[in-house]
Amino acid sequence: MSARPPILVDIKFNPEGVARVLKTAFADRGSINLADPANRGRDLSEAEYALLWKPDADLFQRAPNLKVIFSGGAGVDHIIGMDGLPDISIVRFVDRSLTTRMSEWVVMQCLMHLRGQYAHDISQRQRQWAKLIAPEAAEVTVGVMGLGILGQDAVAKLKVMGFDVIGWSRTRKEIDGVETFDARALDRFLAKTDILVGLLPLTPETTGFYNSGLFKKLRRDGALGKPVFINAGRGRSQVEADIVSSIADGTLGGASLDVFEVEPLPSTSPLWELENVFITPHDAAVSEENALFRHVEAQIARFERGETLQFVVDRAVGY
Ligand code: NDP
Ligand code: OXD
Repeated sequence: MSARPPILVDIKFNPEGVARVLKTAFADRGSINLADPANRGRDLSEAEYALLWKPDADLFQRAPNLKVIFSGGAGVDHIIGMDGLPDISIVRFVDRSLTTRMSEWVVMQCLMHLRGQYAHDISQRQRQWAKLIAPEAAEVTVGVMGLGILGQDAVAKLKVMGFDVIGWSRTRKEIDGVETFDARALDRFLAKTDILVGLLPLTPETTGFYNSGLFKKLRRDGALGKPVFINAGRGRSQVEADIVSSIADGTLGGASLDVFEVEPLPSTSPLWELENVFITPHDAAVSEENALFRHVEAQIARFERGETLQFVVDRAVGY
């Protein structure tokens, strides 16, 4: 049997973890880790599969014989607009561990706003014993935008916590016990939503989508008093100046943000200072290397057996 070409890996996160796990991953073919300086000028023309997260701009010129591209994450906006992107399948990362992590983050943020955690944080720093009476989860409607792999799991887990949950997506979904809306019914969905959870991919349609015009359409007479915005989709879907002004003028009662227009969030951003905004550094659902490499191996095995790849991006819609 002829030797199989190594897998090309260009992942711009957790370089130590990636290098460590790569030592034993892909045992049948090996890998070329572009983060390793020894591979800097290396000829990549033999590579057939590439696993990428924010790859170098010249990657596709250097590796012209790829058959499949694997995204190092669930999102593919880091690849989709690249110059020279070949017309081959792009496979997203879909995995139980990633989905579970995202739902943990979403449920945690919804509960933090439900229970007024930022107010407790302030009281704690002031050594004050200040009880708060929060509404029950059932009195609060969480509207999840994006009912894909992550959105549907978050919906299920929010329901377990007792929230009233509704969902919105480009094409309407049928989910037991959940009122769902399609893209045309946006305003009706927003008018019922107390906590808005963004789990949308970044596409031309979703760029700058979460803005003050949208925030003004959220329900204003719900149990929380003021609506809350939570986003773990992509930062360029939100207008951060509008989040800041909407919190200042009372349109929003708070926010939780894991993703930002510019990452890392610049230290000059006013968002850092806002008491009722919880910020996490794009780690709501990290791609764990072992799980990621196992997923790539499984998809390559399918491809080489002549089966269809799973989780392939639809380039016409951009996700
Ligand atoms: P999916 O592709 O499974 O789901 C995307 C959902 O968004 C679908 O329901 C889709 O509608 C909907 N959607 C897309 N465009 C529109 C639109 N213009 N209007 C209305 N609905 C739209 O993606 P995942 O659930 O796997 O992931 C979602 C995103 O989460 C990723 O793209 C990524 O950006 C982000 N992410 C963030 C992470 C983090 O750590 N912060 C980690 C992982 C992912 P339809 O069902 O009709 O196709
Ligand atoms: C992803 C991410 O898309 O981590 O998986 O943002």
